[in-house]
This record gives sequence, C-alpha cells and structure tokens, in this order.
Amino acid sequence: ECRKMSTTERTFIAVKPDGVQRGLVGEIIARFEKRGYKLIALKLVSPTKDHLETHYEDLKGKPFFPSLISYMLSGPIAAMVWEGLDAVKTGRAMLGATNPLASAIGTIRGDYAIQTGRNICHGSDSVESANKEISHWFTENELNKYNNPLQSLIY
Ligand code: RTP
Repeated sequence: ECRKMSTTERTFIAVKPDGVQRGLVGEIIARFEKRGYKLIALKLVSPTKDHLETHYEDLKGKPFFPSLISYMLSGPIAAMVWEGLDAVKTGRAMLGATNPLASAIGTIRGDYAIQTGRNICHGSDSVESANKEISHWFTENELNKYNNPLQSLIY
C-alpha cells in the first residue's frame, strides 16, 4: 500500500446557496476553525454563470450539469480557503460523501442534508484542483498572509 505523507495544503471550501440561505455558514466555518485549520480567505459572492461553468468544467457533459449551474446561481456562495495538514482530504472527509444520504453522521452533509442536488457545500477533491479553484475564486491579494500563534497549540 502506498500512503502519502501528510503535508500542509490549502483547500477551497464553499458554502453553496442553499447552505447560505439555511444559515449554515457559521456552522461550517466553526467546524474548520475548531478542527484547527487556518482561515486564509473568505468572501460572500454571487458569481456569473460563466464563472460557475468554468468551476465545474469537468462535469460539462453530465446530465445534471444545467440543474447544477442553476442551483449554484440561486443565491450567493460563501467562498473560503483553509490551510493545514492534509487540508484537501480532511476537508472532503469533514464535508461527507457527495450524496448526503451516504454521508456519515457527524459530517457536515451527514448532519444537515438529504439530497445530492442540495448538498450545501463544496470542497476541492485534489491538491491540483484546490490550486486551480483557489486562483479561480480569489486574487492573490485576497489570500491573507498572517501568523496565528494558536497554531502552535495545534501542531
Ligand atoms: P463538490 O464538487 O460540490 O464538492 O461535489 P463532489 O466533488 O462531491 O461531486 P461532483 O461529482 O464533482 O459533483 C458536483 C456537484 O454536482 C451536484 N451533483 N448532482 N446526480 C446528480 O444529480 C448530481 N451529481 C452531482 C452535487 O451538488 C455535487 O456536489
């Protein structure tokens, strides 16, 4: 078995329009904060259709693509970047499976969602897509550089 060494990574996490409207932004932020991840960037945005189609370009051929885009256009999205050990894989684990009915209890989707088409959050699925998504959603200026002394209690 080939196990990857844990490394400090950045991941793009977004609260989708349904999550924002249901008042789950604070809950989702709190889980990443409490786990020990470092908040690098955060904004509430209403992206264009073009922006969302590029974000989901790998899914362009899927039958659910048009409904996914209109779902993502249904309201503002809380976009964020979190940094820390294994942030991509652990971030996905914290969100839970894409289909909320298959998500473990204790995950964000497992606790707050029941439908794939309304699964309240997004998380990058690899370091490569995280880097792509971070630069798609944020400018270099919006990626904050700061020292958080609390990190020394976590690592
Ligand atoms: P995400 O990118 O949002 O974190 O989701 P994911 O990687 O877990 O899932 P992916 O397959 O990339 O799908 C992206 C989003 O499209 C919606 N979806 N609907 N069968 C369907 O109706 C269907 N399948 C996927 C979900 O909102 C999913 O998160």
